[in-house]
Amino acid sequence: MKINKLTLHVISMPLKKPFVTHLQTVEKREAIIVEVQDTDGLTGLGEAVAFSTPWYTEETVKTCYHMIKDVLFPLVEKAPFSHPKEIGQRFKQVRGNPMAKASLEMALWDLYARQHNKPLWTILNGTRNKILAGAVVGAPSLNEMVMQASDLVDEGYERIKVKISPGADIELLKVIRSEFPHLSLLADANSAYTLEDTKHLNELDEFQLEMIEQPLGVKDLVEHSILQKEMKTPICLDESIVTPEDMKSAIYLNSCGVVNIKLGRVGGYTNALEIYRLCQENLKKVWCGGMIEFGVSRAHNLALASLEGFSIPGDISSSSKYWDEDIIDTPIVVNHGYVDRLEGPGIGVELNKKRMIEVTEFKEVIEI
Ligand code: OSB
Ligand code: MG
Repeated sequence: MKINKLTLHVISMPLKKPFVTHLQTVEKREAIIVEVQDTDGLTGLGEAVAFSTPWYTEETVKTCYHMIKDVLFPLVEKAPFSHPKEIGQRFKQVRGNPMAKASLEMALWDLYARQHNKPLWTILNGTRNKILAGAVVGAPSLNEMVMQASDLVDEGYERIKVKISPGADIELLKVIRSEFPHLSLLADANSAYTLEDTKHLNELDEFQLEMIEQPLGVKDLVEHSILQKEMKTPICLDESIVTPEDMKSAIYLNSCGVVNIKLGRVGGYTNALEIYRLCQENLKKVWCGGMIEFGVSRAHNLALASLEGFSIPGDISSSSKYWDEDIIDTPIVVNHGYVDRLEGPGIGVELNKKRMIEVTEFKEVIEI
């Protein structure tokens, strides 16, 4: 593969309604759509999923832009390669910055699949023809949380995740459970608790949650291990797992029963596949996380979640959950908890040029 053109599209779109977590309320989403082109004129697409401010991880849209343009792309174009995995390896010489790395690596995997005229899921050895999907609720009040959860169930979602934090947990779960006694339900705390809350967290065991996601701090692998011994509800790690080495530590310590794998958070497919393999070998369940993302990243998530081990529905919602109009030509649609896998070459979607013009804030083309 020889890459001779990179296009960075910085886009911005308002969410249909604000997405609320205890850390941040997201009302408008910025992202970078990364487009690479090879010497035959074929293109591949990726998406940098960092937010405008560093509330979820350290990266931002601006740090990603700098890293992609000034550090990572020079590593891609300096020498030819035959498989995008080699780029995943090349990127290991750069510390951190997983979302920037992932965006460019994703684009190269898409391009690689298109060069072979195959869907990306076949390149990844995916087997699922229906991808398991669920939706997430993050709203400003208990009433609004319950209303949105109820709307999503009416829309056909069969697995719902709710954001929780101290003071916005037990009451909420009580109400949701009484309305939907059999719903597959998850709670995501985004590190809102500490080990001092162990007694309180124990009270969540009665709600038959599929799992509790990231109750404790990002670096708290030891603390999660202690908490898991005290709680019946399985712990799922999100923010704590960035590298395969983090995963090895979590396995060794038994810090979780489940892992939410996000391409962006872990730095792309090379790491995601390695973390997936470690989970398979050590009986940790996995599912595909979400980042309030646009269609390019959604299509990549579908390719990843086509792997056999993604046996739990992911945070894979329809394009219409957050967007009036997505940036891809065929929006992603969840139907009764599933999305049909995409059959076109690469990620199986193209950019909607008209929509891209409407939402682009800044665009730069780098030609070699
Ligand atoms: O913690 O999983 C998370 C959104 C942004 C950042 C972090 C998280 C989330 C979500 C929403 O939970 C997932 C989605 O619907 O895209
Ligand atoms: Mg999470």
